[in-house]
Amino acid sequence: NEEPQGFVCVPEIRVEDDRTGLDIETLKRAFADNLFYIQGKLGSMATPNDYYMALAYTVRDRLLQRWLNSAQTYLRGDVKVVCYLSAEFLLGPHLGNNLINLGIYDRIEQAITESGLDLQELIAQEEEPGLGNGGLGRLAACYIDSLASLEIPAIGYGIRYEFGIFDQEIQDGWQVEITDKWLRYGNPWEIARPEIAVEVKLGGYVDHYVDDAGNYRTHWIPDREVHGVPYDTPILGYRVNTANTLRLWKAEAPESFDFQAFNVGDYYGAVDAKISSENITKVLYPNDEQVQGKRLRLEQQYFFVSCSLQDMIRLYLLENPNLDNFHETFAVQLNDTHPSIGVPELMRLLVDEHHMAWEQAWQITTHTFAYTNHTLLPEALEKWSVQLFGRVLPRHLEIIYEINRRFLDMVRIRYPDNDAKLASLSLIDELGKKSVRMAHLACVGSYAINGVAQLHTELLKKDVLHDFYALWPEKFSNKTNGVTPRRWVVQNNPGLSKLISRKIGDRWITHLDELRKLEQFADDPQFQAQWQQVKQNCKHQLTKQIKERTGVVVDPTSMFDIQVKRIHEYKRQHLNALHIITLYNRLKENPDLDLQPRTFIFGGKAAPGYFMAKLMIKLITSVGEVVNNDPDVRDRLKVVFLPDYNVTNSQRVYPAADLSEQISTAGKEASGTGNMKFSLNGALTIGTLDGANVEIREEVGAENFFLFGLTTPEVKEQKANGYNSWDVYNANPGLKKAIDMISCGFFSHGDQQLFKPLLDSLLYDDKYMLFADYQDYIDCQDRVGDAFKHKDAWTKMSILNTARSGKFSSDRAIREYCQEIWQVEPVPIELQEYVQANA
Ligand code: GL4
Repeated sequence: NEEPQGFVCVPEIRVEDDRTGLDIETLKRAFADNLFYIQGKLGSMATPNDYYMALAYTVRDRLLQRWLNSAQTYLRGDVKVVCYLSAEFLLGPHLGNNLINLGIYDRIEQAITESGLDLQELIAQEEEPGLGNGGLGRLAACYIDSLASLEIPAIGYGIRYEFGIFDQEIQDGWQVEITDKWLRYGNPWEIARPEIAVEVKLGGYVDHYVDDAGNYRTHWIPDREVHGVPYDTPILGYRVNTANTLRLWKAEAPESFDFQAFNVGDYYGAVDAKISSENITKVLYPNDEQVQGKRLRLEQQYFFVSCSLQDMIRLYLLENPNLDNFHETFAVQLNDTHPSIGVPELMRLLVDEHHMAWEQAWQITTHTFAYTNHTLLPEALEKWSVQLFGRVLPRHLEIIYEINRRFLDMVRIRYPDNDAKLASLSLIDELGKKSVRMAHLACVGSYAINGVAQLHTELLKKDVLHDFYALWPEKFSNKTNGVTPRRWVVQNNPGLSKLISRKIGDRWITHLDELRKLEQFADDPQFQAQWQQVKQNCKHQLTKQIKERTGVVVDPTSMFDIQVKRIHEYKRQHLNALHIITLYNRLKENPDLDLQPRTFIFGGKAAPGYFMAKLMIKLITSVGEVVNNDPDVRDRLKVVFLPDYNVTNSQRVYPAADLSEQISTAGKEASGTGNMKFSLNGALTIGTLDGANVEIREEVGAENFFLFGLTTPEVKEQKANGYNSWDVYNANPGLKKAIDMISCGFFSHGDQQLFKPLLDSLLYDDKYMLFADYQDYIDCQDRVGDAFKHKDAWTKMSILNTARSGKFSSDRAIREYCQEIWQVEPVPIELQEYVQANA
């Protein structure tokens, strides 16, 4: 029998069946119990959110034994733990995912149905924790899923933003930002741990003195102290006992502050200090690939990194007499440079607070950290002005200077009399306003450096980090990104998952390479028909959602051509828009044209301060308004902008795609991960040779991928040869017509000024080579249109895309990190007196 009986948690405390039992009656009772005792509601007064909360607690209870056992196991001295430091975790809703990973989805569905409710409706109540901007934050979420599923001891460390990424509304075709009050109704998945809060200092000055024993000592006298309170969320692996911890820090005012002010009678002063402390974790900076250089952002970074390192040291000292072998217990991954302040912070903790010699501390530090770079865009490379840095972190600036002094001494030996080399490698940029280069700090302080796709890693070695590569080639490696098949296939595309499992069993869910077994059915007409049916169902569901959320009625038999991602000039959503205008013009010129009906679907947020990106949204919605309302083309072209693209809203998108738009300028997209989600769900890609597109094409086969555009070297070459977008414009009638229509106000009710900034940037600069790739893109799209007419051939390509996308599992990526960077092994968690749930 699969029902766990009451079991012993701590020797004296028995946890009753209602919190662990998995039979339908127990689940129903637990659900009703939570509604009454936790939400304080009777069925007659309960809101859908009350029901959701009651269910969430019912599920959380069933995670706790695994979670506590995992945490306890990791305290063992012989276990090495991965600490993933990330300023962003774009988790998406927990409930559905936990049901799947626990293996109790069907049972809960039955229990909820028998309670007279609808599980889907309850699941839809969850406010997703949108604690990230886009790919970088979502990658962190996929990686902690894989770490747990692979039974790797790991802690995710980050920030508990009170307001995550803003909600997007579209008003009059423009993006409007709404504050994300995700904590409004409480968060049932987290547990606060105020008893292990830590103190973080900020500002002030540094005292150097010699102590009684004659040692040089440093004393940092801050002008502010902030309390860091951890909030823990369990991250359960798929059908394993491992439940790792995501520990997110919230900033609070330390009590001492209130006290002081209270004593001098300055009540309002005390409240001010409280507000200013709590500001640190108030809001996520909503920029992707663009740094702002704001003081508060530096404070956020330092705050969560200091909290996390102090927490690791605390844990370590529970089992060890000193910190000499710290690096053998913790592998700390820096998710981009955002946490790279960890390098001087660990030095400070070891040297200043634990009185370790510099050399030994440096040895430990540089054997602890590893650094992942996620972008080549210059505007995304973090630099902090020395002045600001010194004001916020005076001691860290001193430490960075000392790290730099020693580092440059080494460089001088390697490159004698080479001032240019010194200047280009230095942690300090001396040009203009002096600044600290965080990527250089991360490189010097880490034993491993990686890029996130083959092409990206090569470009790092060749360009952005070339001098570091020359110095330490052995530190560099590639770790191509991956996505978790649990959320991105099993959870979001149950129809496809069941079809696949019926054919090849369900081992693919944890061994995604097994999807290859589908190749043998790619030509099988019966399987093709089933495959088409699944896709069609998904398209129907998305059609319904589009109607509900935008009012636009689309044809589910048309080709779903989808581009969802942050809005950015380098991602070239406007190139997609030019294609739509081109098709529109063709149809206007020739109403009888045999054109494959298409629905163009866009989704994505623009950084609130990124004017050009917001204008791109307005362009897309404006083109949509004209196209969707023109009776001449209405049934063959539709344009939809799905508002508020986030993890929840993406759920119906990937499964419904026929065509995935991955059209960034070659050399700009580090990897992309949406490209992987689409391909896994059987969409074909139209894409450039950029980021992981290169590897997707390699895997699925060139014949199953629509390639266009300049290569990275060709982009460089054209620019060197004086590329002028005017020439392309003048020589290409289709392009010229499309641009002229935008320019003359065709899509803006005659307003010729509206899109002028966007057009000027294309005509006078075209930094991202839109015009250079235009014709090739259009021609490629024509091939796509033709291919879509041949249903069976298209379906075969679709099947092969899924079958050959196994490489893009985050399990594969995490295995590589474990073996090649972290040197960690799985540690299976044993649960005593616990019968496993295996639905
Ligand atoms: C990004 C890259 O732009 C994206 O290509 C990559 O897939 C992702 C995860 O590695 O990281 N870098 C930044 S910054 N934001 C991203 O999404």
